[in-house]
Order: sequence, then structure tokens, then C-alpha cells
Amino acid sequence: MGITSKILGERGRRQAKEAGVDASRVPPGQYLTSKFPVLTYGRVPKTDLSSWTLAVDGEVESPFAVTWDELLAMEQRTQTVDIHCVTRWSKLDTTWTGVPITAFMERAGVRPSATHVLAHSDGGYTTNMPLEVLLDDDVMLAHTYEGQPLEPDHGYPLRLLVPKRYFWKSAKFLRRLEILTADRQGFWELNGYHNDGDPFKEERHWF
Ligand SMILES: Nc1nc2c(c(=O)[nH]1)N[C@H]1C(S)=C(S)[C@@H](COP(=O)(O)O)O[C@H]1N2
Ligand SMILES: [Mo]
Repeated sequence: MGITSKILGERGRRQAKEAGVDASRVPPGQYLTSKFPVLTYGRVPKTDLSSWTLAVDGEVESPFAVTWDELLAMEQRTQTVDIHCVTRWSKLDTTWTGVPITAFMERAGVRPSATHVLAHSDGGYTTNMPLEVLLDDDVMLAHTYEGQPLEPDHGYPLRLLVPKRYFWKSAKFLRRLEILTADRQGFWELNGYHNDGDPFKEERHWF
């Protein structure tokens, strides 16, 4: 852990203590914010729900795509999690509603040879992770934030939510999950961000 992280890490944990929450929830080098900063590379897509689909393909038995109505007819869950951006802000107790990823992936039938996923967004953004990270029980396809549909800037109509990784892995405007037999890096991973991105291990950059 570098000196910057030591100072900022103390800041976030101090903020947590002042707020009366468990300081160990704040990863090293992070500070807490009650704002919701926006980080989008490129433009925010305009989405027509009547033609929108979410596809899963690649190393699965049954590739499929769901329409918006089909997605809303699947199992729904609301959960409250902490999110951590690599630019050092963390936000505690954010509440999201959507489809648990396990419920969605069950229908596809992941082949035993599958190891990784590349998430594809409208506009070309991508991000990768091992299947075991994708299939964690707190990962969801989120369409609602704090009881409201996602704002366009925050990923409308649907984003991946991967609470245990830095927030760049939570692909906004999600359109496709490509299941792979080997790792393939996504947009930020190819541009210097760490492949794994665990905030508690401070896996920010490759260098
Ligand atoms: N499609 C898409 N998803 C994305 C991004 C992006 O540029 N495009 N940025 C990522 C990054 S770097 C972060 S920190 C979060 C930011 O989400 P927010 O704008 O809702 O805070 O979205 C992630 N998902
Ligand atoms: Mo980010």
C-alpha cells in the first residue's frame, strides 16, 4: 500500500467511524461520498425498450436473448451493497433491484469448459471477469437504483452490478454476456487497469 493510500485510506475509515459504520467496509485508499459521480467513456446511448434485448452466448448450451418484458418477468431481488470506484470514491449502502445473475445464467447452461465472461455494453464498452466472480450471489442485472429506474448516466436501462470488484466491472448499458473458454481483457483492462480489480487488495492498475 502506497503513502497516498495510507492517508486516503485513513480518511475513508475515519469518515466511516464518524458515521457510526464499520470502518472495515472501506477499502484502503478510498474515501466516502454521498454523491453519485458519473464515469462514462463515450456517449450515453439512447435506448428504446421495445427493441432492447440482453443476450448470453459463447460457451453455453443454450444461447438466448431476453426482451425487456421477459427480463422483468424473471426472478427479482433488491439488495443493499457498497460500491467502490477506482478513482477512490466509495458509496455505502446503495440499494439496487434486478435479476440475480445466477437466475439468468441458469437458463443458458454454462458449459464445463467455460472459464470467463466478457460483458458488452451498448456503445462498445467491455469488461472481463472469471465466471466465479460473475456467478457470485451478490452479482445482479440491475435496472433500478433506490427504487427508481436507472438514470441514463448510470446505465439505463440495465447494468451489471459486481459489488466485490471496482466499479468499472459493473458495465452500464449492458447488452451481452459473452461466455469464454479463456480470459479476454475488456476496455479498461486493456488500458492499464488491473485485470482482477479487487478493491480490498487495491488491485487498481497493472503498473
Ligand atoms: N458501458 C459503460 N459501463 C461503465 C463505464 C463506461 O464508461 N461505459 N464506466 C465504468 C466505470 S470506470 C465506473 S467507475 C462505473 C461508473 O458508474 P456510474 O457512472 O454509475 O457511477 O461504471 C462503469 N461501467
Ligand atoms: Mo471507474
